[in-house]
Amino acid sequence: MKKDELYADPQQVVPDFVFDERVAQVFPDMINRSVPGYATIINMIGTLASRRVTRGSNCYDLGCSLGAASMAVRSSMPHQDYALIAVDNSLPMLQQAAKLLELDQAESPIELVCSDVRNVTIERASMIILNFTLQFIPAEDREDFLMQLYDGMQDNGLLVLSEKIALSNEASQNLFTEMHHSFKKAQGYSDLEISQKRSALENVLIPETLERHKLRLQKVGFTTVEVWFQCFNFVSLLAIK
Ligand code: GEK
Repeated sequence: MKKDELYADPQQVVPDFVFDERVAQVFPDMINRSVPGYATIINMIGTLASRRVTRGSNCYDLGCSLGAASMAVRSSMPHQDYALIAVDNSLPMLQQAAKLLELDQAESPIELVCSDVRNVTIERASMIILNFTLQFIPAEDREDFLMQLYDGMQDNGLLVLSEKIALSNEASQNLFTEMHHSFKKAQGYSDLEISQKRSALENVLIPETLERHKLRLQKVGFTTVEVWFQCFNFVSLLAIK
């Protein structure tokens, strides 16, 4: 696994973050050292899938990056009577995902689709994974997009929504930001790397509060909405139709 050193050297102007070839090459290292609890969330997505992906249904991994969540689903499933569809709009990420899937010795297929997640037709979904993807969708589109997902889900279908969140209380926001940066420092990132990455993401990753996420999921129609994981400002929710 290649080490993420994309922000190690000082840059005069830090351009907006994009999921390009350079990011695809270092992505597993980047996300593991940037998102506290990422490995746990991926593992638990597998556990959730093993209980919730029903026979004859579809499971979608939207914003799949290199397919980590899809591979966790595939390796945890007790039956093969389902389709797993992994979608991302970054071709370099999907090309890297295809290479990793080839190395992952498993029988059931994962369909890789290069598309904006908002343009995918969702049908017969027993599980939809949005693992740190909604935060990159323009905020004004999020409700319609979630409604589209809800409409394509079976009754009792499960949405897993993981997000970096904002806190409405300023002291809490500062505390969690500081704790996240301490986590990244402990993972070997320098202050320069942390601050340049933060600038790169500023206009690209737009976090919302946990309250906002919960209310919107309820408004869209999900009956059960629960936080199942939180580490500082990183949260994963379950929403059941
Ligand atoms: C994981 N889920 O490892 N349409 C399709 N893909 C998109 C869109 C969009 N509109 N916007 C962003 N992406 C993964 C990690 S990373 C999270 C998800 C992160 C894709 C983007 O190309 C990238 O691959 C992914 O969403 C977000 O479990 O890097 O913080």
